[in-house]
Amino acid sequence: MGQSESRKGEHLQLPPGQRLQRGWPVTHYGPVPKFRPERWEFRVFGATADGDKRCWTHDEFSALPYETVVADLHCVTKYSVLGAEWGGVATRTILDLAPPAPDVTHVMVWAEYGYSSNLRLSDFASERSVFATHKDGELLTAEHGFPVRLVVPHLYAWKGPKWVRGVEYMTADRRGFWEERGYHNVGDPWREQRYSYQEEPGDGPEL
Ligand SMILES: Nc1nc2c(c(=O)[nH]1)N[C@H]1C(S)=C(S)[C@@H](COP(=O)(O)O)O[C@H]1N2
Ligand SMILES: [Mo]
Repeated sequence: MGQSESRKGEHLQLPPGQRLQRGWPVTHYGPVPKFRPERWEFRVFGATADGDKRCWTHDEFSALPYETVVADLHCVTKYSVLGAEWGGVATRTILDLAPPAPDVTHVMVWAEYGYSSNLRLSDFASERSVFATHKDGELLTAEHGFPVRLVVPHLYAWKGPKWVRGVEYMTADRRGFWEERGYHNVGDPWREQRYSYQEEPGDGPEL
């Protein structure tokens, strides 16, 4: 078990500069979107292997294989929620069902209202990354991202959009919503990669 993982109820190490948060605060920019099942779709587009887009309705997405991951949530504003059990569709499943072209290096994960976050393909493809529909066995609430949020346990939580609507496969890196607004392009909490001014050559596109 790596240092960024914790079992339920166990208090393990916090990343540098983080403090333990009890309960589960709600943190996001903008309003909570209304879920409209008949209009909702989960879309994979951009540089797919066959050049085609792939779409899932809510019923189809809900029927994909369900997996769970126990992981912590580290907000860059310095609180961490430890030991949540996230359930949903592994990013690996999406990559298998909608394979990226061989030259894909990054993805942009898109959410309602244009929120986005860019990830290296390797971070997105982590065995522990999951498009969560549930937390601790219960469906996500609207303010926590229902119907789908991305959880990438080894990165700061802004890298995991709530209210996800799609994934864009990219052959070059591009900054997402917070990455354009002063946050670090990679966002590893164990290296305290909070702000873009800390970026080193190779961490991200020119600002
Ligand atoms: N769509 C969207 N997703 C988002 C955000 C946001 O502003 N919009 N904020 C992120 C940040 S900064 C954090 S800390 C987590 C908070 O998740 P929570 O409200 O479920 O605790 O959501 C992330 N996902
Ligand atoms: Mo955050």
